[in-house]
Amino acid sequence: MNFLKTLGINANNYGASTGLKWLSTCGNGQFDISSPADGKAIASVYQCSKQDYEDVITTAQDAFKVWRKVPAPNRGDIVRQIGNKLRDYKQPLGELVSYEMGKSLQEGLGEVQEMIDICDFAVGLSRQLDGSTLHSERPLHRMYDQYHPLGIVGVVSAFNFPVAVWAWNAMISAICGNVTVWKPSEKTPLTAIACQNILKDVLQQNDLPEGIFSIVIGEGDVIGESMLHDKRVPLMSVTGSTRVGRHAGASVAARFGKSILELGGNNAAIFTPNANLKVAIPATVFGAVGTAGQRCTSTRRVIIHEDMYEQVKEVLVKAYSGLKIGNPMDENNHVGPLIDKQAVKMFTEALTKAQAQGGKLLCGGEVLSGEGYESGCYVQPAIVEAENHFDMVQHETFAPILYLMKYSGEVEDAIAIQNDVVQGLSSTIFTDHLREAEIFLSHWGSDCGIANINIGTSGAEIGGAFGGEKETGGGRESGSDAWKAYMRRQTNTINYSTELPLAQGIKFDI
Ligand code: UN1
Repeated sequence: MNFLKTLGINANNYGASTGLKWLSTCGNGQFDISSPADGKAIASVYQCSKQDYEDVITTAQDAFKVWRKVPAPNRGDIVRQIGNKLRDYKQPLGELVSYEMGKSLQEGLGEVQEMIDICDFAVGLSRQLDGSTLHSERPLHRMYDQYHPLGIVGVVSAFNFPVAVWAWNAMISAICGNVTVWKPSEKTPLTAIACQNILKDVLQQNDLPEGIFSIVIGEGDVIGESMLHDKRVPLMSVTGSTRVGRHAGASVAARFGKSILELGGNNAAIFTPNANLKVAIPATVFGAVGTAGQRCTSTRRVIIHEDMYEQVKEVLVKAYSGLKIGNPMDENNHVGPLIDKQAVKMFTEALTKAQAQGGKLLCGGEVLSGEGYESGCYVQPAIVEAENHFDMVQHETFAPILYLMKYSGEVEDAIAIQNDVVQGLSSTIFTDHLREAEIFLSHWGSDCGIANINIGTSGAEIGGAFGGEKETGGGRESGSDAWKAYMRRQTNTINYSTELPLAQGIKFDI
């Protein structure tokens, strides 16, 4: 396990850092982390205390006063250096992501690549934080709007993308002039500690103060709650389940904070009679079983035209029979483990319920045991024939369960089924027919934040804005103009005349 040493992971690690130094609380309980890949203990993390949290927040407040005055392109230069450091550490960090979280090594490396890409994106963006120039109705007046940093941005990330989601938030937020306090998932704190160690060199080499990038590792209902209710944290970016996000959104709104919510998905792929199966089948299988079905964007439902339903069903079941399930660090395997045994229990219970509601299990569903499966976290991805209104189909189960369903009639009928869930993250249609594709993308088409043609529901590029509608939370992160959510807008009107004309033609003579 050379990668642990390279990344500065010890047997016991501290749970709070202000960037350059780790705070040394060790009497507040600890998280013992083992790998879902082989069940072996990796390392422990001392939980951050309330006092650590206070220290982190006050240090971050001070750092903000310095960081916001650094010109944005110079902040971009720091992010450029972080991107370069991530390039140096791509292999070990990708390995740790794979080992701690359980996704395949290819996907672990891909996740680090997303971090590098968002750094590059943020560097360019640091020269483009633009506002509009507007025309005033008053003579010799000028109006424009500009964007200012907010202060401390709290980032709560989930286990499934333990490092990339932080980078999307932290790097964009940093070039905007904010400082970040990150609470990673309790299930994957080691990758977060590794990122903090990677950053440290850059901060040191540039003589930057403590508090620009901080980390607090603790229980959600203690540290997470503190952040949600803390007025010193004007923006909270939360990735997690709809249950978590509903509470987070309401708590932050109650103190008039801003939030970016990236919550559950119930992503569907539509197969029309004009689908090219050579594209559609692998895209759907990867979407459903990649990261063992634990992406927010994982494909959960396939809506197939009745004329080709039996054929697609047969091909998908056949493709599933060829899946290699095993150690994620072995590149020959397609599917790694679920994050923990609790997730395995959710998977088997969801399958039992789906069948009780009328679903028919077509393949998979077993929990694997024996050599190579000692962690107890490996399952055989399942395909279930179902109907959209089944309660289980309406819920997001964070596991590799794919529900197949039929539609008859036109593409609008398939879209109606697709939209008939409470979530609205990602969606796709497989068709070579222009009219079907355009209807899917039209304003009466997919109601999701992400709508694709002839690619899967997962694997979004960082250049686009990432997020979704309805119970997915409405937030947007990553590319495009998602940066605006990390800043406050100010509208400025400047009078360079010697008169005082009032807006709307109001006369006020004194
Ligand atoms: C997530 O699952 O929370 O589109 C993020 C994708 C990745 C990000 C997923 N780029 O699958």
